Amino acid sequence: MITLYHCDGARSFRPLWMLEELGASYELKMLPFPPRVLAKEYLAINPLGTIPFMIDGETKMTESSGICHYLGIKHGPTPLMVGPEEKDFGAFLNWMYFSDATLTFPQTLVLRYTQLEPEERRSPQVATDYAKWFLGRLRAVEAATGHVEFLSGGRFTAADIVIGYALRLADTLGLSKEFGPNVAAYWARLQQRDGYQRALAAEERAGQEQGVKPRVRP
Ligand SMILES: N[C@@H](CCC(=O)N[C@@H](CS)C(=O)NCC(=O)O)C(=O)O
Repeated sequence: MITLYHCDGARSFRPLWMLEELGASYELKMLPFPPRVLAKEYLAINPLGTIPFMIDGETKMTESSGICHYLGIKHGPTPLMVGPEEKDFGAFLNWMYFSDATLTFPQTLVLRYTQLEPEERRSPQVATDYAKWFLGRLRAVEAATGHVEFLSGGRFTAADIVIGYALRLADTLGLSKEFGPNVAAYWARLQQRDGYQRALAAEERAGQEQGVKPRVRP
């Protein structure tokens, strides 16, 4: 049985969505955000204090997009992965890494300096600069989704899950009004997927059952 530690709306949504698309069985453990402060006992499980944290037998992982990659291979074969024999293999891997390192990194600075820091440490300048940074990097997704429905392999894959989460986070940060037309249409398509809706429902249900309130969204 796979165990996934998750906070409402956080990056651990990537593996949660992946698990739903795979139809794998898993246990979802909800934590208040940030667990480092509000669930100190979690540090004994994951000394980083970050989420996601996934346990699968002896395997323990902390990187949201890396966990999706692992799940696709370990619990595949699945059309959610693009293999080395396919022409989009490199493009697929590029999106997998791009999702967190390039897209979500600037988003976390927006989140931190608009919501997470105490009032006196918030910084509109940092937030504006890194919102621009994020939107600049998002041009790659705008260009890629002009003529195709999904990012790689001619079908919905794990690359769409990991990039799709960055779009969800952008939405909660109030940045989706700046999406170009292709990204806006792509994001609308992703949200219609049953797997996405099931992941949202699983997140809400687990929060209610475990008494962990959803985060206030702006
Ligand atoms: N690169 C990691 C980052 C993990 C991470 O920093 N997660 C954030 C939430 S989205 C977190 O746990 N923050 C709480 C903290 O830093 O204490 C990933 O892709 O999963």
